[in-house]
Amino acid sequence: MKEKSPRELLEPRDLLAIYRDMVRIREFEESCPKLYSQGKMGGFLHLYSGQEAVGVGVAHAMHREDYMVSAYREHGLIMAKGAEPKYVMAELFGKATGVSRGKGGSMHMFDADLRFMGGYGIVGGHLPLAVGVGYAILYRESDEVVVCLFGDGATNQGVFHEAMNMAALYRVPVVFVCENNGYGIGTSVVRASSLDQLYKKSCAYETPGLKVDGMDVLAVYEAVRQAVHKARSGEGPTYIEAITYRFRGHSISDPGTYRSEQEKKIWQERDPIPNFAAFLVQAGHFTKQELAAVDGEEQELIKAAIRFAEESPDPDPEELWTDLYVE
Ligand SMILES: Cc1ncc(C[n+]2csc(CCOP(=O)(O)OP(=O)(O)O)c2C)c(N)n1
Repeated sequence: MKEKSPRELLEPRDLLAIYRDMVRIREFEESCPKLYSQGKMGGFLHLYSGQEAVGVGVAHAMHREDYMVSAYREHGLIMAKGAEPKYVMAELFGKATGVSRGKGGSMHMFDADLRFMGGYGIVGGHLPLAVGVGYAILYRESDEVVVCLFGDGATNQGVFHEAMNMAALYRVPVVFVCENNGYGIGTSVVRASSLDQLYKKSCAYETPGLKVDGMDVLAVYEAVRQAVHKARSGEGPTYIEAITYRFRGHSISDPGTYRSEQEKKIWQERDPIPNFAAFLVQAGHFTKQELAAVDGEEQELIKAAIRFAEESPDPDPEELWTDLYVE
């Protein structure tokens, strides 16, 4: 019997939740540049606009008790994992109510309850951490899974290969998801990687590698769902390369002039949100008006998140002496 496709597996309410999550992340991220320029946020700011189908597809393919670990482009990922936008915004504002109590900022979000284990700034540095989380799962003999997201740049790092090797050797329940957005800061993949088909990099470790359209949320969902199922059944790691694009520069300080207008236009036409909306309407799941109502609700939610962040207190100066490594 032919396996059901995600379009058949998912109930309309799941499809709407997927749509809502992508809109929420886009609204959140697109509100940030203005707030940043008003001096409300400090440090770096790496936005996720364009990549929503990856994070949301991944999160919907996991169980709540599964772990997620990521690099610094993670505001969208922690929200996809369940964090309320107001706590994420408060973190960007450096407030005591933030997910990391104002100490992490944009790059170091963390929420143990949500099993979102960060938020890391060193390219590739979190891959061994994800394997460690997976190893802890094995050690405790539980059936959770860890999904690790990273950029294309990370696959050129030594730690990528060490992590792949150990995960395969010990059949660690980890799913590696490479968000290939075409660039590491301003350097295109082909200029940095000897192999531009990044999904093939896992073959040295006899780990299945596959490529998926990272602008199609259901394609990501389906690939990750199968990989998570395999990991949970003791079959070890899978490595998925999701082909995607970031609509903005690498960080807030990057105008992204290394990309042509034509290239940007091609990818804008592949924007995962309006394309998913069009699918939902064409398939008869929802009307345009119903989806517009969701857009409006999410815009209000983000406005409330900004108000919450603005009204939240700064951390107590005494907090400087807590959460130190020496503890
Ligand atoms: C080990 C290390 N080297 C260099 C940097 C500087 N750096 C920050 S982001 C970045 C590009 C990474 O690109 P990629 O992994 O593709 O992720 P993306 O930003 O596209 O999400 C670099 C080189 C760093 N943070 N860590």
